[in-house]
Amino acid sequence: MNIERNRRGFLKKLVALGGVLGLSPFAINRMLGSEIARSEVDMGGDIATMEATMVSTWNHGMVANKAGFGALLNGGSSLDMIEAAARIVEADAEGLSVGIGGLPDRDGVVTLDACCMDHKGRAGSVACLEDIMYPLSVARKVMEETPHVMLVGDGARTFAIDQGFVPTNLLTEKAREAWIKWMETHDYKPVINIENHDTIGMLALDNEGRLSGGCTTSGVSFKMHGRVGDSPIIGAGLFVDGNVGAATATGLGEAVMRTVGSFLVVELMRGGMHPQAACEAAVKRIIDSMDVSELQVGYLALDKQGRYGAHAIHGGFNFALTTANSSDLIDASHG
Ligand code: SD4
Repeated sequence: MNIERNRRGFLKKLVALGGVLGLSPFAINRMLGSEIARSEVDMGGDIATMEATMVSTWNHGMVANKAGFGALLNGGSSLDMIEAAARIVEADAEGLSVGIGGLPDRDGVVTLDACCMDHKGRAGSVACLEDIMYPLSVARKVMEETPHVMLVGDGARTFAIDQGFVPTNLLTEKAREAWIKWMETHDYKPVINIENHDTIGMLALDNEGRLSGGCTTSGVSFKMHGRVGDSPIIGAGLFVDGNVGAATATGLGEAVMRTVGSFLVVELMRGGMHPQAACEAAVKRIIDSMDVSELQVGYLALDKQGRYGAHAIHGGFNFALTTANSSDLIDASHG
C-alpha cells in the first residue's frame, strides 16, 4: 500500500517535472517506460489519471489488442493502435472472416470491407476490395491521402496498388474448400457467430484521450458478388466522435445498416447514456423492427471516459478488453 502510494507520489512529481520542462503527457509517459499506458495529466492543479483502453470484438480481439498496445508502446496514437490491431488479424490466413483466408462470395471471390475513423471525425473506407491483404490500412490511406471518404471495387484496388500495396491471392485452400462445399447446396443463410472469429471492430482510447476506431471484414460468407455490408459504412459498422465516444458493430450488416447502428449508439451516449445502455438500446431498435430469430448483431462501445459496453441479440458474442494492467475476454450480454 505504502509502496503504491510512494510510487504514485514519485510519478506525480515526475509528471510535474515533465510539465515544467514543457513535455506533453505522452512524452512524460515515454519517460515512464511501463507506465506508458497510464497518463497522469495535470488538469489545472488536479492530477487526473488517463488510462489507455482498447476493446475489440470476438476472440481475435485479444491478439488484436496486444498488437494495438504494442503500437502505443512504440509511441503510436489510438489510430496507430487500430491499424496495428487490424493488420495482425487481417494477415491471419486461418481466420475465415477477415483479410486473407476470409470466406469468398458466391462466385468464389474474396472481397473485403474496412474503415477507420479518428478523434477529429476524419474517416476513410474501402468496400468490395479484391487482392489486397490490409484493407484497413488502405482505408487509412483513403482518409489521409485523398479528398474522399470511400473508395470501392476496382478503384479501391488501383488506389491501393498505387500506394504500394502488393496484390495477393486472398483465397486460401481452406476457404476455397468451404466454398466448393457450399456450392453443393447453394443455401444462403448467414451464419451466426462464425467460430467466434467474426468481423473485427476495434475501439481505442490512447493516453492523450484520443479516440479512434476501425472495422475490417470479408463480410458475410457467400454473399452476392458486389454486396457491401455495414462494416465499411461510416455510421453503420463504425462511428467515432472524439468528444463523446465510439461504437462498432458485428453481425448481419443489413440489420445494422437499416438502423444506422453505430451512429445510433454514439448519439445515445451523447445524450448521456452509459455505453452499455446505449448498446442495449441500439440492439432493441433492431429487435423491435424486424424478425431477429435467425440473425445476430452485436454492438461494442467505448466512451471518452474509457467506460465500455457490449450487447448482442443472441448469446455468443464476446469482446476483448485491454488496459495497461490487464487483458480479458468478456462475454457480452444479450437479448
Ligand atoms: C457484414 N457485418 O458484412 C459484417 C459481417 C459480420 O459478424 O460482422 N459478421 O455484414
